[in-house]
Amino acid sequence: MQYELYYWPGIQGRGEFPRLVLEDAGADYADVGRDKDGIAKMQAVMAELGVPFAPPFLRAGDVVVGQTAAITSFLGDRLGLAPRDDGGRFAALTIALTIADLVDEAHDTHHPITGGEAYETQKPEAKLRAAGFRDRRIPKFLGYLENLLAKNGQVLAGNEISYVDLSAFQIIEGLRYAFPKAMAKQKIPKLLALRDTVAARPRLAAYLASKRRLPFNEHGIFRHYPELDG
Ligand SMILES: N[C@@H](CCC(=O)N[C@@H](CS)C(=O)NCC(=O)O)C(=O)O
Repeated sequence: MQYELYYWPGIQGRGEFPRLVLEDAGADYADVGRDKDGIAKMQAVMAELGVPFAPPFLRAGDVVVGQTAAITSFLGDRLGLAPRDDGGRFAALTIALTIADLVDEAHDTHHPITGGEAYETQKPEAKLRAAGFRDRRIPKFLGYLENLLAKNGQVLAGNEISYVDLSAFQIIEGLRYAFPKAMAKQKIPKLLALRDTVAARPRLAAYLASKRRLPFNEHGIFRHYPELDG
């Protein structure tokens, strides 16, 4: 089956989480938003289906899935990148939704008042929001993942690499880009080892070295504004 991933072109954003699952599994997929006239195609499909509230969303035949964590969970189940028993599946989903919360908070460091106005219109508030994120929330979220690894072994859920491990890789990459100084202070050896394991997976390593992997930039979720990094 060919999967259709719909997301904004030009940024990794939330679309990167399902993209990593598709790439790691070697799935056949179309990255529709990056086609010529991709945004128009995406908006037409959204209007036609009515289901997804916002990109990213995925079409798999008759199935339409929105919300990043739901998409990665669905793909993980389909593509052999999720635990198979209910305990493991829901442990993975719990972690995926927690990572989605972290992604929202990372976004809100540069858009603390509204996503509808540019960062430049909300810089004082962004500075305050980023301080709390750096000092309290990054350590809390990453400490949670580090503790899970201490309890579960080398992967976050189940016994093998799953979609949540790929998502953990992505948040480490994003946070390192956005907050290099704050990230240098984190004591998360197990999580960094997991990051390296994920990055070395052959299909992902090939993807990460390819042009399909866009660089981080100041339009996406993880943005590097030095003034927000303390
Ligand atoms: N909770 C949703 C959030 C989706 C979302 O905020 N998507 C952004 C791009 S990363 C968007 O296009 N938002 C448009 C809007 O909210 O109107 C998810 O995790 O997928």
